[in-house]
Amino acid sequence: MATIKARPFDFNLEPEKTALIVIDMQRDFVEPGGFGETLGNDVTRLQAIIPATAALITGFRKAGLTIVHTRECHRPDLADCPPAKKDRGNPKLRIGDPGPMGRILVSGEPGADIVPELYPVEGEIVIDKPGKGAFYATPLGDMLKERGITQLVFAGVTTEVCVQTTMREANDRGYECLLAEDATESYFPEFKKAAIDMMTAQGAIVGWVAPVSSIVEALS
Ligand code: C5J
Repeated sequence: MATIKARPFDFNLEPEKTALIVIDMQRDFVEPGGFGETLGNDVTRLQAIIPATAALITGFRKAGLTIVHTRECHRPDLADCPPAKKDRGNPKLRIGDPGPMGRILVSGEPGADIVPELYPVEGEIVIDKPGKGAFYATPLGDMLKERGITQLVFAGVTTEVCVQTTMREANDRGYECLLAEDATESYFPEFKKAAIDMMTAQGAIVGWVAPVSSIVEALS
């Protein structure tokens, strides 16, 4: 057991029962020309967390622990993309439309894949998820149970959408959740802060937050 200085109070990490979940570090969200940018977002904010996220992944790899990467994407026939999601808002490009990196958020297309700097290596789990939460309509819950995982460290994008949704799903399933503060980001800095404040309030009602350096130190 290792104690991590976290907010709102120390997190007692049990590395052998811990997995890292890296949420949606996909080219469509992070790189210029992808879906995120077509929605009018500044993707440089998200690109800035790549080095810290890489350091976190390296720490988990060195410790030999479970690493899960998620990708928000849909089947090519979009059977798993409800019209309520596809037709929402007024973006220049919709899910399934051809874009600069292939069809937007469609599995197998270059834009839906993970950025090269954080690319999974053999043995790491990759979960394709049609929703914001990584437990919805995926085998993630069963895979974590099989491995005896009880604690989850989170990184990825965006803090207030897919990261927060998955942390809330995990919290309701009984996992202790720790968010790596400098390895998560939002297109909107105020939303990142608000999401972290909400999740750590009321005695870590959803989970804890700590910097990558403290998490990696606890793994070594
Ligand atoms: C969004 C995500 N923001 N990965 N997806 O649509 O947070």
